[in-house]
Amino acid sequence: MKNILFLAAIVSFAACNSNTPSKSIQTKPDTLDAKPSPSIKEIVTGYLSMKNALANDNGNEAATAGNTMVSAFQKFDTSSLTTGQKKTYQDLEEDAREHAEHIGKNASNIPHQREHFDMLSKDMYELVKTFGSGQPLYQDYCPMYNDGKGATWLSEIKEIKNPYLGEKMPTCGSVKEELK
Ligand SMILES: [Cu+2]
Repeated sequence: MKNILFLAAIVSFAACNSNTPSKSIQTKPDTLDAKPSPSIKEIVTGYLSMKNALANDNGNEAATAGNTMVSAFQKFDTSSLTTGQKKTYQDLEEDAREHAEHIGKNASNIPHQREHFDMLSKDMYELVKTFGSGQPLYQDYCPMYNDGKGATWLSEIKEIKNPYLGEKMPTCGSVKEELK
């Protein structure tokens, strides 16, 4: 009997202990405000670091970012999404994850990483349009990539830093759209 009481005391202490800090940190009550979920932010963060790595001709860092994105996609929580959002996500997720995977596996082949980045960027545009990203982003356009077929990418800065042409032509391109 003594043992059981002791155990109960420990359990209630532990429960109390783990509840207190989160309550004191939380400043606002939960609302139904359509804030972007933490998991979409993780995907966007991975994408942006991939974009910056490619702009610096750094295939290794781009590959690391690709792997980060793959796990962010796997962790993405769809439980709080509306039916429409869920559908958009399901339509895009497999395709986008595959591109991220290929970029992750091709650290020594930047041209191939860029081919996948071109397609991944289109998926990311749709994702950000649907879910927001919690930060202002720009959709940029490079008219020269892919033998003049052109390609787009998303950026967190207004200044052009081209992830397709890298150090060769870092400022080629222009802002096409501001995403809020
Ligand atoms: Cu590939």
